Amino acid sequence: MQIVQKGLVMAGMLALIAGNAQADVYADQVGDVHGNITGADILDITSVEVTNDAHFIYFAISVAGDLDAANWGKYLIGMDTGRNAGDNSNPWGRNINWGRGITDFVGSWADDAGSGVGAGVHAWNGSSWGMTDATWASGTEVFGDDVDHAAGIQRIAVSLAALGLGDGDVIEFDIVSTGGNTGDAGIDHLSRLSSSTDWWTNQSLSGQFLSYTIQVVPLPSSALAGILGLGGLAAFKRLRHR
Ligand SMILES: [Ca+2]
Ligand SMILES: [Ca+2]
Repeated sequence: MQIVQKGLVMAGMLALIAGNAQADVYADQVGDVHGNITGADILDITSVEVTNDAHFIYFAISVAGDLDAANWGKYLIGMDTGRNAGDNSNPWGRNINWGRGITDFVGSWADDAGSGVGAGVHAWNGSSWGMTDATWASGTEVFGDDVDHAAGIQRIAVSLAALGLGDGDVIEFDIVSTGGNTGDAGIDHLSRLSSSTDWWTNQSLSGQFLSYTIQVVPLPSSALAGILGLGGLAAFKRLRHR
């Protein structure tokens, strides 16, 4: 038992050394895609987990279907970082009313029947949308991971620098599933527990945006020395409650 506990403590210490924030999980309703839209389990968002480290913010979007079993499905992140007034539009031309302005947008896809994932990150500069990076471009500011596609999880990471974010900054966001065509609505919105649209081409409407606070865990040199010296649980607890 002592060995197990010590192992858990060490795992916690390693997480702190890595500077990972604790993940926030946002639940969505299962089965809230409108009944008119059939065969779209891969668009039914069930939950989203968000975390960050010193360089990236990570989104794990869980859906009710097997992403390896489908050759379509798009997953969008609309964000308001507050860096300008934003705009109630999106660079993919999807038929979405955010109900507010967004400053940053990620469009991602999981539509290659089990062998990949891709995404692009776009920023609103006050008058137009511009693409900052994509997985098919330099791929340094945004990337994806299909390792959990069979479990219905689309994983996307975006650099904090691309979003102009740092420790303590708050983003407000919505996450939306949609189809492959310009003019498609948001078929499921994380911000809504009921259906967001009754048909593919009928505009969807966001609910209240979710909120996430960037936490970059600093590691003072004295604390690092304590951990490396196996200073024990007391040092770990002090760190946890900083
Ligand atoms: Ca849902
Ligand atoms: Ca929903």
